[in-house]
Amino acid sequence: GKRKMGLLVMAYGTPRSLDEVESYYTHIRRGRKPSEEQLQDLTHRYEMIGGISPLAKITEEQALRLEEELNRRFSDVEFKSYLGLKHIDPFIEDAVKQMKEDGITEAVSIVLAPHYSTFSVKSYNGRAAEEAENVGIQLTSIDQWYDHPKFIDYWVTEINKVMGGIPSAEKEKTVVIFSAHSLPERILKMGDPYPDQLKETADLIAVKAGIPHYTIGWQSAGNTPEPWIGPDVQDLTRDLYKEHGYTSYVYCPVGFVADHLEVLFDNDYECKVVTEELGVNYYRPAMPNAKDEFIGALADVVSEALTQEG
Ligand code: FEC
Repeated sequence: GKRKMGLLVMAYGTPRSLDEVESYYTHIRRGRKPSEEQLQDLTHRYEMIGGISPLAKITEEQALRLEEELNRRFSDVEFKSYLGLKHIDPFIEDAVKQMKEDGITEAVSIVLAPHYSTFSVKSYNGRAAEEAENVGIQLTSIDQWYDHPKFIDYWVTEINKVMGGIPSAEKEKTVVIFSAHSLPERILKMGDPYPDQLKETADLIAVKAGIPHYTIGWQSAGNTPEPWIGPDVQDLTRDLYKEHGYTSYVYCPVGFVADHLEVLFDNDYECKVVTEELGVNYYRPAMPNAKDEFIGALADVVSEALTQEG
């Protein structure tokens, strides 16, 4: 028979209905309940993007499509995907336990976020490794894939589509802003590779797409007293306008891989408000979601990890 391989696909998670917003938010806050005002604010943001986030459905589709693609590529391995979420059920630990119950003894895991950080990928992989150790599953995990050529190509293609619609006279006045989720500044003192990895993603895409003006920024920072990495994409937009007078802004949230709250609200609403205020053009290339090119990139990343394992 074929070698059986668990495919643990880890992602952030999102409430599937407004009823789940409070428990989800409490989990993100490491067990501290949000105030009534914070809860209202988050609920309102979900309402603004159409009632609830499309992320749950997209994540499931990404996992299934990746499983299909890997099974198509490997004739001697049978991959079975398991979704393991960071902040809502099925939690990462639940997924690993389920694998064990299904008789799986070896597995490979990938996080649906390209850049490594102590606060994101390290925490996903740590939780998965701990549970795998508990139940006795041999787990191969992947730390990062922010520079994978097919991932870069995904964005090059989408940016080129957007650029193709911008009149040539306008192109000189167009700037591309590559962004990822902000994190507390204290990660910098810990030597975290996250900011450098975002910069590298941006450089690779910009060179390949031939983008003359681009920069990196940070978005979706948390509302806590400590400082978060900046510049925030909204402030950055105002500064770029003031300093360079760009009249078209192309937002590329390359730290994310799906349409969800942080893109549909933080970019498509909040950044757009700023561009409208300034009287400039707003563009945002399509997110990877479960598109073939992106699933192909993830399948390469997983295949390469397994090949390296031998
Ligand atoms: O529901 C949806 O559609 C959006 C889901 C969502 C994604 C996402 C990605 C990342 N986050 C990261 C870090 C933090 C840190 C805090 C934090 C807070 C929130 C809140 C919501 C939320 N995040 Fe998130 N994030 C998503 C949703 N995130 C909701 C709470 C309210 C708010 O601040 O807006 C601060 C926690 C604290 O208070 O201590 C830190 C990182 C990513 C990208 C990597 C990944 O996907 O894992 C990093 C999607």
